[in-house]
Amino acid sequence: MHQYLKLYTGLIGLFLSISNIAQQKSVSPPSPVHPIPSPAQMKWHKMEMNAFIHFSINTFTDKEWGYGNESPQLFNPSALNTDQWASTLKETGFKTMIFTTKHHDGFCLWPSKYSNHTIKNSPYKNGRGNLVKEVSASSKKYGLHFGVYLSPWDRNRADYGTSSYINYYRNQLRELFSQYGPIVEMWFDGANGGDGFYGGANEKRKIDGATYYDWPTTIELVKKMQPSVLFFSDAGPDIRWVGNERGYVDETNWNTITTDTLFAGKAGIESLLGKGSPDGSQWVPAEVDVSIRPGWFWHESENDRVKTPEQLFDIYLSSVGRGSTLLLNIPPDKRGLLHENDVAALRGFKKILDREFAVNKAAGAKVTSSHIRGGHLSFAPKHVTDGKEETYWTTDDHITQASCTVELEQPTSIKYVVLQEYIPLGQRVKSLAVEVWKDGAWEKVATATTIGYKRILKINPVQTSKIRITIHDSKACPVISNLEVY
Ligand code: FUL
Repeated sequence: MHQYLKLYTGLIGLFLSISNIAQQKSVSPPSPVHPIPSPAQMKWHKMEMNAFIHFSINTFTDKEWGYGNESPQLFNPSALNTDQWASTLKETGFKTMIFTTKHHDGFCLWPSKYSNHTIKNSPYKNGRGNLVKEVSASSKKYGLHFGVYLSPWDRNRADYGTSSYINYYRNQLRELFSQYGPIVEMWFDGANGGDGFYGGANEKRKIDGATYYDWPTTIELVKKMQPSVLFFSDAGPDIRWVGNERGYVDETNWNTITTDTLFAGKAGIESLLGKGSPDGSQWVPAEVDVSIRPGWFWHESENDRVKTPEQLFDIYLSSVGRGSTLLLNIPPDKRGLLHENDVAALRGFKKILDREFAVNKAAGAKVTSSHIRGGHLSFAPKHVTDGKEETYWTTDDHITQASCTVELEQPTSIKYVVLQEYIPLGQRVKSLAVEVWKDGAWEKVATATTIGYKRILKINPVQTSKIRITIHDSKACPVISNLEVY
């Protein structure tokens, strides 16, 4: 009898909760706060860590910037193995390999038919080598995306500074984008014009960075060939430089910025690039580019100056942990291999990542909140711990201050709080605080400004059973998709 009663009350309970859900009128999701990321940018945000590979004639001349008069004969790696690059990067958590197909010295790492200053005139594979092809093939083999760096500044070309050079540059892009499979990111930098070989002229040439390259036409041409490629430069249009090469983005990091007045190499915009602007008219997220060594290219003298795993982890926290994507440069050595010291540093870094973020203590945890949009289950706070990217907690439109509280199953020591906004609806949060329940009261352990794609807050380790996130200010109702605790 007792059992029947249990079954009966259980069925009634089930019926009531089903009718409760059925009674919930549908509530529409918040409208996006524009600008918002494109689907390709969204994929890029999720990559989090990409790798840069600087490898060229400079590797053999021990220089950072070649003058442009180097003989292709100098390029002669003895044990080159792009599979070693790709497998190491894959193993240590990187998603993309961006390769210097041509640096400022003009030497091409593929046998471009538009130039003789290329790998075909080097001893490598008796002039039959094509490193762009090899890097692209190894990326594919190890499940990495492939990206290219093609320096606009070319210290080798006699016609640099005239309009025919622009044709040359565009022809090279045609080659790269039609022969080497999908390219996710195209990187061009701000170093433009200065002294160089220039076909023997040996002089200083100045260009007007705002107009000389006519970037809109070039970008259109490339996007016709590969519509989803993302362009990186100081000014985007898809990804912006972060304004420094030391491995951090500002703690306040808006993915939005107004690019109208920006161009690659424009002076004095570093701080703007590092922060973005809350009212920016385009979605142009910052990428943190930094080298594992002091230089971008390999130098024997820097073998003992490879960043330590701990330094790399700090860089991770101040890039990925502040809503940016990390682009870490690991330059192969003269053999054509990632050096043992660099490989050890990468492995040590991966070990720290795995250790620090081993178990998300908030996974599936109970969450309550001060507000729920339309009181509807689809927008309930439980979505921040459900591990799904497409669900989120949000409030009614006029609410820009709200809190949610995660209840852990048992008191545990915590050290990191990870937050993510649902950025397909735009970046919103401007200010927040994190508190933990300790000795019968709330104690503030962190404050922050923006969240964006991801914010990792490192706190002094503390024992607690409840964590409360309070959004103090937001451009519109906050939309939070994820909360993790480690
Ligand atoms: C800079 C270049 O001048 C450096 O040599 C390096 O390639 C770095 C990633 O971009 O603008």
